Amino acid sequence: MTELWINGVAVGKKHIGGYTPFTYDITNFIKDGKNLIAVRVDNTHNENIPPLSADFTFFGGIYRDVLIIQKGLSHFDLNYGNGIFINIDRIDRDEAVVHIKSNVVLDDEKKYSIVHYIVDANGKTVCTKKLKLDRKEQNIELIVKRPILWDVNNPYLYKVISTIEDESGKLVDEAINPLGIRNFHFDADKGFYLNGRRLKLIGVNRHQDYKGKGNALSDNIHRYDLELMKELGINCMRISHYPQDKAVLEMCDRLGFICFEEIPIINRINTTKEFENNCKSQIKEMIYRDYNHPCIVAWNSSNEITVPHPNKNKWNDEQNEYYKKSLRNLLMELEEYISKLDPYRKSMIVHCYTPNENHELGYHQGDIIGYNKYFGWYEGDFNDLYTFFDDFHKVEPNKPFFVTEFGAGADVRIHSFNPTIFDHSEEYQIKFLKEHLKAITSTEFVVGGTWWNLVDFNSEFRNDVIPHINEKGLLTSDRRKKASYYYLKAFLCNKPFVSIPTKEWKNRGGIEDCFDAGYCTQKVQVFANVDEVELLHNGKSLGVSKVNNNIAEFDVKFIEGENFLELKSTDKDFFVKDFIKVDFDLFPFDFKKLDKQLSVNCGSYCFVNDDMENDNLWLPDQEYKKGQFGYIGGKYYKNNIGIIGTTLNIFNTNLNPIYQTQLVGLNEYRFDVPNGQYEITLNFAELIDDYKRIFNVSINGKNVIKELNLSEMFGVRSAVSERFNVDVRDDDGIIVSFEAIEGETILNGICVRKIY
Ligand code: GCB
Repeated sequence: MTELWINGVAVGKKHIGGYTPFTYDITNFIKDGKNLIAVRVDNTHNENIPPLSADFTFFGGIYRDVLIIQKGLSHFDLNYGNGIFINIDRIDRDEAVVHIKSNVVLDDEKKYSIVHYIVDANGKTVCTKKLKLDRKEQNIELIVKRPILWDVNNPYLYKVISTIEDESGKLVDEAINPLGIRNFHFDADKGFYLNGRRLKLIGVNRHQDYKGKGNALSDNIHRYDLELMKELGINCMRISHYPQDKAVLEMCDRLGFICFEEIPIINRINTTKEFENNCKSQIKEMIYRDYNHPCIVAWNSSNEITVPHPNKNKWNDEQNEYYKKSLRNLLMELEEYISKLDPYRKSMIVHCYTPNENHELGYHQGDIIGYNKYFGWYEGDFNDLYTFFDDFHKVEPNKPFFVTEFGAGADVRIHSFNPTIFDHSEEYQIKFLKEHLKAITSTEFVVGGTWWNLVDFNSEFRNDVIPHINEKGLLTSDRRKKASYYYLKAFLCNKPFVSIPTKEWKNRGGIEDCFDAGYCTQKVQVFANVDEVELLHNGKSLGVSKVNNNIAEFDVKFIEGENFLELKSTDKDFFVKDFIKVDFDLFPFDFKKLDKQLSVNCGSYCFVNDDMENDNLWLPDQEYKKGQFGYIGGKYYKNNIGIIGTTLNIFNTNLNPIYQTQLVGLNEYRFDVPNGQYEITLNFAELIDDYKRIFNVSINGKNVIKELNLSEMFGVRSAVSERFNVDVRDDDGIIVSFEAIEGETILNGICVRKIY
C-alpha cells in the first residue's frame, strides 16, 4: 500500500498492491520552489490485498523506479501505461494492419492533432498517419508493407512513435512503444504456434531476487538475468508470480521470449468484494502497463489457488462450500475481466493437484491451463508425468496445457555419485531436469514447460539446505551457474557447445583406487550437443566418447592436488572446448599412510564442500572397510516419508547438509590410522521431535561423553560439535564406540585430524 503527500497534503487515494504501476496527478499540489514529497509504503499483511501467502519472501520498501513526469495540460493518458494500445489486426506476407488506440487527456481549448509513425529497427519511418485530435479515445489503422515478423529467433522490433502536435506543429507530447508484428495461437492437441510455425516452449520462471538485495534489484541485474536466459537457448518465460520491472519486459521483447505474466493471487483468496476489486486493479494495471509488449501471449490470473484453505478443518461444511463457491466465482470473474481488457491474448490459470479434482470442483477457467508438477520431488516418480499428461488431456481435451513449474533443489556445495531424491545434490537436479525435458518435448499436445526457477530465491518459511532459500534455481542467488544450467544449454542451444558443468565443484576428493595407486578414479559427466567429445586430463587424452542425450562420461584418475580437465570437440566447421581446474584431496588406500584431515558426512551419499571454510571437503559415508574407515552397525536416517535426512533447518550452523543427515543405531566408527596424536570432532543434531535418546560415547575404550541427551541439553535440530584428543599407540587405530542407554545412537559427522 502506498500513500503520497506533497507539502504535507495527502494526494489521491492509497495505492494498493506492490507490483504494478500507478500515477498521481500532483499538478495542484506543487508550488514554485522547493516541494516536500513524502511517500509511505506499508507491506503489513492485509487480508484484502493479494498475495496472502506464497513461497517467497514479501520484502517491503520502494524498489521500482519513481518518476516525476512533467506534461502539458493535454497529453497522452498516463494511467498505468502510456495511453497507447497497439493491436495487430491482420498479418500476411504483404502487409500488417496495425491498430492503434490512443487515450488522451484533453484539458485545454487548443486544437491538436495526433500523429503516429511506425519506424523500423533502423529508425526509418515505414508509415505514418495524422488526424485531428478531438476525442479522448482515438482509433487508427496503419499499414506496414512487407512486415518483418517478430520471432523468438529474430525478435525484430518496430516502434510506434505517437505524438500530439499543436496547430503550429509544435510537439506537445510523445509516447514510444515497441511493435513486434507476430501472430500466435494455442492448440489443445498440437501446442503453440508462432507465425504459423509450431514451437515447443521451453523456458524458466523467474523471481525478482538477488543475494543480499531482496527484491531491490537494479535494472542491470534484471537485464543480466535475461541475458543468461538467452544464453541458455530458452524461448519462453513465465513472469512469476507477479508483474516484474519494465526492464524485464523490454528485454523479453528484445531477446524474443514468449511470456506469460501474472498477478500474485497465490494459495488462497479472501471471499470479500474488496479482495476481488484489488485483484482486478492489479490485473488492470498489469495489462495496461504491458499491453504493447509483443513477448506476452497470455495473462495468468492465479497460482495454485485450490490448495486447502488453512481454516479448512476449522470450518463447517457450509463454510467450506462457501469458500469453494466464492473461489469459482472469483476465477470466473477474473477470467472474464482479463478477456475484456485484452481480447487479443489468452487468459490462463495455474493449478496444482489433479485435473480431475479441479475440473470436478469447477476450477478450470482460463483459455490455457498450467500445472505445477514436481514428480520425483514433492510427489511420485518422473514416469508419473506421462500418466499425468494423459489424465489432463482426457479431462480437459479442449484446453491447451502447459507445465508451468517443474524443479528440484540443488546446492552447489553438494555432490553425489548416487543421487537420491531431496539430497539437494547438483546431480539429482540434473537427473530431474533431464527426465522432465524428455517428457515435455516428447508429448505432442504439451505446449511446453518452464523450470522452477531461474534463480535461488528468498522464501522466509523455507527450511531447505540453505535456510530461508528456495534452491531450485539453475543459478545460485548470486548468479553462479549450477551444472543443470549447462545441461539445459546443451539440450537447447543450436550452436556447438561442450561443457564440464560442475564449475562450482572445485574441491573434490576420494580414496586411492588400490594400494599405492596414486590416483582415485571418479566419473566426470560432461554435457554437449555434438556427437563426440574428447577429454584431456593434465594434458593427456582420455579418449573420445559418444554423446548420448547430451551427456558423455569419462573415468578420470584424479591425482592429489591440481587436476586440469579440458573438453574438446572438433569438426570441419567448428572447434569448441571447455576446461575446469579441480583440486583433489587424495586419501590413501592404506590408511596407515593417512596424513591429512578427514571429514565424513555421516548417513549420506553426498560430498559436501564447506564454503565457509575454504571449501573444506566432507566425504560421503561408508561402511567400515578394513585398513580404512567407516561405521559398524547403523543405517542412514530416513524421515517419515522415506527420504534420507531431514529438510528442516538446523540451528547454530552454516552446515545444514552435514547436520541434516545422520547414522542411526551405529555401534562404532573406526579409522585405521597410524600411531600419533589425533583430534576427533563428533557432530550431532537431534532430528526427531519428542524422541528420548540417551547414549554414551567412548574413544579407544575411554568414555568421553556420558549420557548424551541432545534434545534435553541443546534442543531439537541444534548443531552440536564435541572435540577430543586421542593418542593412538601400538597400531590400535581409532575406535569411537557408541552405547545406547535409551533410544538409538546417532552420529551426523566426524572429523579426524592428526596433530603430531
Ligand atoms: C510451487 C509454487 C512456487 C513454489 C514452488 C516450490 O508450486 O507455485 O511458488 O516456490 O512450488 O518450490 O515449491
